[in-house]
Amino acid sequence: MDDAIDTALEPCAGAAATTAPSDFDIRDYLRTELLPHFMCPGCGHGIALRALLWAVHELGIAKDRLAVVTGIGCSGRTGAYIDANTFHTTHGRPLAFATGLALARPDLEVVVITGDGDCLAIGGNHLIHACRRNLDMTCLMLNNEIYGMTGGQVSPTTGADRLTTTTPSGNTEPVFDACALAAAAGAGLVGRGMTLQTPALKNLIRDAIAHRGFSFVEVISDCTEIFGRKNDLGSSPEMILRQKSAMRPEFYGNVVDQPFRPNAMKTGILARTDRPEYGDAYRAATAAAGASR
Ligand SMILES: Cc1ncc(C[n+]2csc(CCOP(=O)(O)OP(=O)(O)O)c2C)c(N)n1
Ligand code: SF4
Repeated sequence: MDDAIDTALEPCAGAAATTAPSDFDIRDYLRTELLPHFMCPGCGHGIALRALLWAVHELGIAKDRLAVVTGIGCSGRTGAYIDANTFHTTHGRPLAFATGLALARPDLEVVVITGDGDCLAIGGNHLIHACRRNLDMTCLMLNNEIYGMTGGQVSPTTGADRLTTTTPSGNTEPVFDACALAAAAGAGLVGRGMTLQTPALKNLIRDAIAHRGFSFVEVISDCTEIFGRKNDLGSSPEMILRQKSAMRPEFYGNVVDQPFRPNAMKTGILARTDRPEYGDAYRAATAAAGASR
């Protein structure tokens, strides 16, 4: 098992150039007075949080220029620990809140952290329109295949036959491919990363934040406590290693030739477009309206 973990943690293609040790210390970016945190041992959301803050560090974004907007759920709760401007909004609405914030304060780096239930179920409509507008912000969707915080109900990303509290005989609904949806709706940059390979995930998030336009990053995370336990997926490391068999860790790919199949999911940047960023058009229109008064 230890050998398997060592092998899995080798950086994947695209990560090698920037995985050298840096002076990143996550404690510099956390509200350490709130520790210990609420997350269960082994929860993938903590690794996703680390990757985000590492990317912020490498980009040199000052904490008072970072605005993190979260929805409700264990994913949304991660924002509370970030020592920056943080906003815990209502379930499914972080993208709507972040849209107003990014329009009003283009000087901020706006990052949304949302869960698969928050983003694709109750908030699905907001996701589609955020992609369509292509406003400059970054959305991280932490996909743990379940509603973690509320006790493990089925989500739009729960795999076939998986056991959840609301699918005690196995899930029968088809699964949403969030990256294909975001690309089709016009997101400027679409990518997928795994918590298994944190340096590669950090690089992807760094590219997403640096991209001017709406960036959507699906982070393959793990609810070790509820999903893992219900589906008999073993210990936390075993659950996280499972990501390796479900993913093809190539870097640049094309979402169009990627039908959603759990055993053939690509990681890295899956789509990128040069569509106009919406904030510029919005500010030009409001300036013109002001001038004509
Ligand atoms: C309008 C509304 N409906 C339902 C809830 C209850 N609720 C809180 S968190 C949550 C699920 C979150 O699941 P997900 O977004 O997948 O995040 P996770 O906890 O798995 O990270 C739900 C249904 C709520 N807070 N508000
Ligand atoms: S319930 Fe699941 S998603 Fe929530 S903190 Fe625990 S392991 Fe993480």
